[in-house]
Amino acid sequence: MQKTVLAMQSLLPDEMSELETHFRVIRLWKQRDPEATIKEERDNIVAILSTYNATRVSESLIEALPNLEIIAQFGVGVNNINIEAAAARDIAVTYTPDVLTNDTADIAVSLVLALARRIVEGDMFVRVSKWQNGPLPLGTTMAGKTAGIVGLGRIGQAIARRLAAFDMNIIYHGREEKQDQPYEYYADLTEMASAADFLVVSCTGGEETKNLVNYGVLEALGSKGFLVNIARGSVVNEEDLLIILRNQAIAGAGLDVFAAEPHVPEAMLTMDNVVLLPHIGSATIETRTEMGQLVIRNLRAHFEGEPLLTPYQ
Ligand code: 8YV
Repeated sequence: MQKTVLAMQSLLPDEMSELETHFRVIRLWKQRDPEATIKEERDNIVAILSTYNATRVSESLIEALPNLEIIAQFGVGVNNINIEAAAARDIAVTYTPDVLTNDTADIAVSLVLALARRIVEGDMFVRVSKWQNGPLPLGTTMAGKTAGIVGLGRIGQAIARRLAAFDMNIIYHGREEKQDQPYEYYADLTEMASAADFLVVSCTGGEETKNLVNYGVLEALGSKGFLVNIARGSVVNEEDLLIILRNQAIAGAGLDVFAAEPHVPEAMLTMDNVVLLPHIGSATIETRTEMGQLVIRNLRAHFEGEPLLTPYQ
C-alpha cells in the first residue's frame, strides 16, 4: 500500500505527478475542512511536504500525527517548521539547499542594480513619458562601493562573489567569523552598516534573527545607503524601515520578502525609493524543478531505507 504524504502546497505539475506515482498525496489546501481531514487521516500520514508560506508544521500538528516519520521542506529556510518538536519525536527533516543558491543570489544582485541604477524608476519614467521633459535623476556607481552582507552562508557567499565581480568591496556580519572567507568580518552589525553602502540581508529567519535589522542599524546605514532583503521579512523591523524610508534616512530599499507575505505595507506601495518583489528568489522553472526533485528523492530515500540526500542539521 502506498504511504500517505500530507502536502501543504503543490510542486510543479510534473513533480506532483511523479510524487503521486510513489505516494498517496493529500492536498491540504484543497480540502474543504483541512482540520477534519487531518483528524480523519491522522494514522495514515507518515510524511509532510511543507513550504514556508503554507500551513505551518507546528508542535500541535506534529503531536496530532502519531505515525509521522519525515517532514520534507520545499525550500532552504525551515522557520515554518517546529524543528524542536520534530527532533523530540525523532522525525526526520529534509530541505532543499544549494539548488536555489544561484537564483536567489541573482535576485539580490538584481535589487542592488535596480536601486543603484534606478532601473524600475527608469522604466516607469519612459512609460509615463517623463523623458520628454528631461532626464532621469542620476544613479549611484556600484564599483568601489561597499556591500555589507548579513549572513555569509551559501547564498550570502554567492551574493558576495557576484558583487565582487562588480568591483565592490565586500564585508560581512554573522554569528561568527568564517576563516575560509577573504572578506572583512564585523562582529557588530551596526558598525558594519556604518561602513556599508549596500546592506544585503541573506541570513536565516526565525526567532534568532527577528528584527535584527532595526532602527539603529538602518540609521547607521545612512542617507546614502541602500537596504536589500532576500532572506525573510522577519529579519528587518518593518515599522522601523517604514519610518526610516519616510524620513529618507536611507536612500532606498529593495525587498523580495516581507513580514506577513503576501501583505506588503500599504505605505510602501507609493514610495519612490523602494523596489518591491513578490518573493521570487528561487522562482525559476529550473530551480523549482530541482527543488521538487530533491523533495521526492528525500521522501523516497527515507521510505526505501536509504540515506537522506539533504537532511536538515
Ligand atoms: C520558497 C524560500 O521556499 O527556500 C526558501 O526558503 O523562501 C523559497 O525558495 C519557495 O518560494 C517555495 O515556496
